[in-house]
Amino acid sequence: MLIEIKVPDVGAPQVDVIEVLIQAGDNVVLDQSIATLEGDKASMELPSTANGVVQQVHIKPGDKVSEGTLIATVLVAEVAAAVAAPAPVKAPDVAPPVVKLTEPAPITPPTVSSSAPVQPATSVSNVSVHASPSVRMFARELGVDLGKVTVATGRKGRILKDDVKLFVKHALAEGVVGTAGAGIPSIPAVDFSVFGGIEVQKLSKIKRLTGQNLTRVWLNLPMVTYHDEADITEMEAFRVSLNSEKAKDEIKITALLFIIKALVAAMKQFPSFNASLSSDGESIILKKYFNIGIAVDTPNGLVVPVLRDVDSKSINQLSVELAEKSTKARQGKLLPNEMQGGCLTISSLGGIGGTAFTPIVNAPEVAILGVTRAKMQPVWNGTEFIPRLMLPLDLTYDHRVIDGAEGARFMAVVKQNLSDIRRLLL
Ligand code: CAO
Repeated sequence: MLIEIKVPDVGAPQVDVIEVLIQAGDNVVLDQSIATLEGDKASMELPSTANGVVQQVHIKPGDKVSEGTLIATVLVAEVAAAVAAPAPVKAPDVAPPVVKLTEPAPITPPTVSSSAPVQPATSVSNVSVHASPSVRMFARELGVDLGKVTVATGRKGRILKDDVKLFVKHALAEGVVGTAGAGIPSIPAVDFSVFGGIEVQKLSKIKRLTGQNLTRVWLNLPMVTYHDEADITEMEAFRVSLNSEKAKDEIKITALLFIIKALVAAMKQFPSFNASLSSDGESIILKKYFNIGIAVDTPNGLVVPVLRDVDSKSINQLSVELAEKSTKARQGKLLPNEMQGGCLTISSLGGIGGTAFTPIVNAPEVAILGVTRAKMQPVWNGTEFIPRLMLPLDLTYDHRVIDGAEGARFMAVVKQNLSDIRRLLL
């Protein structure tokens, strides 16, 4: 049976069609919003008066309609089901009767369009927004604060469903979707000036981007940090003697260069550390190249230049390259491709201090090695305590890819390589 849905008495001689929420072929249920209409003072959702399948939609956005205007023709559910199911007896070859609705459908209470308060559930800004109830509901479901949707393509600056979709798309691309949408309560804003003098400084672009990336990683990766120490007494003696041979203006060899080499040698033994999880989480992509990212502290924030093909370069070559890249980083002159393609990252705070920390994986890499300051410690050799230079290491890994035992074995090899650097020749 076909039912015609018409505009009921909306309390105004004429209203505008703002949005049409159905199309031919859609299933609709009783009271489902099928269109948004707007008069001078209010906007309203027009509900379906039947369960069924939409046969034809007779209006489009921008139309002017009044009481009695035909909105849509709907094949009601019972008849639609009979048509869809194979009938034992051939259905009569006649058009279904059209039933005219005489009673206007009840209409959802009008929402004052321009001054409607933003829904408190998820809309947190106080900006007054222009959007229909269905768009508000859609935004609420996605956790979007309509006050932050700046592109409004509807009439008189009205936010449409497509505008909300576009906002979410951009926000996802930039990684700035409010955590409230992920079900995580946001940190309440505090007016600190109540307690004393304050100064507001804008975050640098690097800090903002790093912050977004770190939040994304923190929320996506189940991370474990494993702490250990490597005995670098002999390595340090060798390093000091190497540097003593160097002329004053030559680049000095730091412990970090040996750590890079020790790490790459361990990655060769443990290919899962030189890997990334595919975006669908179904496979591991193993890399056959060895590029190491080095976290560099700059006045504008943290940047990670990448040293390429570390396995085929000498410590002297790497020392020149690291000096060049870290200088460029501090001058803000690194090119984007100099910060791409890393397999694993080292974050070394050894020049500053520390005993341990928990670095955050530079995803899609699967691990990061944190390094803090080496110090002389008494180490028991079976008969006596002897002074040894111990280097604290902190390995954070993505537990989806690396098991705890594998992490510990990997670190044991890194330690061995550092304790006896002759192993790096093997
Ligand atoms: N233990 C003891 N001494 C160490 C050490 C360690 N683990 N690591 C470095 N040192 C010493 C060096 O030997 C050097 O000593 P001298 O001045 O006597 O020669 C001094 O500390 C300074 O080293 P450096 O930091 O200039 O050089 P590096 O090769 O160790 O590190 C770089 C280079 C670019 C990684 C570093 O300068 C840097 O920016 N570190 C900060 C990284 C960072 O911010 N990480 C945090 C990320 S998470 O927010």
